[in-house]
Amino acid sequence: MVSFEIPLEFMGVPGSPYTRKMLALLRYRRIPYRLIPGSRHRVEPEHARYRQRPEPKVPLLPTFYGVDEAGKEIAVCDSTPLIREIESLSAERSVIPDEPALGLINSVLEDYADEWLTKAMFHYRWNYQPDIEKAGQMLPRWNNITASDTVMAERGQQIRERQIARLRYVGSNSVTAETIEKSFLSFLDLIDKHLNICPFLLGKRPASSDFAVYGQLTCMALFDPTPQKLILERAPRVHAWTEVLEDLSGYEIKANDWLISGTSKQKLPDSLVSLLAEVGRVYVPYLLANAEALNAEKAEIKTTIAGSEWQQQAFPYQYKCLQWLRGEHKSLKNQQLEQFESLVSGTDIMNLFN
Ligand SMILES: N[C@@H](CCC(=O)N[C@@H](CS)C(=O)NCC(=O)O)C(=O)O
Repeated sequence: MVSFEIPLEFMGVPGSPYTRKMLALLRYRRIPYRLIPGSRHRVEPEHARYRQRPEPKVPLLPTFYGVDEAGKEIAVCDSTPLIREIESLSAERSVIPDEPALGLINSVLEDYADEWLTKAMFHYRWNYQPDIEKAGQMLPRWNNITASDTVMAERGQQIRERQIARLRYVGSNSVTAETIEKSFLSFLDLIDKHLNICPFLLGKRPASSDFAVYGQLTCMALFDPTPQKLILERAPRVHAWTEVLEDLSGYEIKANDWLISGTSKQKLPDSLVSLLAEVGRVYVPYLLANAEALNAEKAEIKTTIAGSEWQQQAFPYQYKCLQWLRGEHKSLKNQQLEQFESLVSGTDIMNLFN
């Protein structure tokens, strides 16, 4: 068990979509925080002013610092479970819908954003020359503003090489590139339509899934030139939405601002059902194929997604994501289960649980 103190302390960088997800969420929730700048590899002398912190089990950004039962400081990562753990830091402005059926829809959308949209984010950033150039220029500067151009040129090149080599982890390769891009365009068109009738994914108040989508879009809409151009031309509303999400500290909500309140039979707007259908079309088969590969102890996923071949190395963390979603589904009571099934009917989301 880890407990957190206010102000919440975490380390992150502006280029990390998950750091941005957490920053925006904490601003919206009005939870005081301190963002400790920099990377784990605190090589610059400038970082000597920061005290040594513990390392997390799997070192990822953002890294949060809390205390364990013995009162010892520990470092933890992973935005999705952390968001649920810090819900209780403030009684107000929860980002988890109170109806469990809508809560599970939120979790599915959050996972899709964190684990599938990030494929597009990584793919655009490290495949196209202008994007590779810009990221190589900026990423090392973000945690060392005063470094010389020579040092930065060298660091930039190291980062480019390291990240391009990592494309295989997210599954961006010559077989999957077209599917990743087509799927991103479908997402863009669908969220654009939805935001035309509803300011957030699940109503008039933001949920954790909004911040997950926002995190990925801080890269694609606000930073990386190739997807940014695409988004500005094709869906300017989505670009504007990304900027709005950054700071919702003054946005006021009402408890009944969720799309669904109460377990009575209600419908989601068609625009959201279409978005869920897209999740069912691309991400559900991916998660299932990943689980199948890992269960068969295969290192590679080979499957068909949206009618096209898909090939990448299997990813144990995403198997854990599937188990979390299944656990949440299992915890639904009868009436909530019926409601969930009815809300996602017409999509392939239920394949995750059957
Ligand atoms: N599931 C994690 C993902 C975090 C993650 O992948 N962070 C990236 C940066 S955006 C990272 O630290 N990558 C390794 C590195 O930069 O060395 C979360 O939601 O926090």
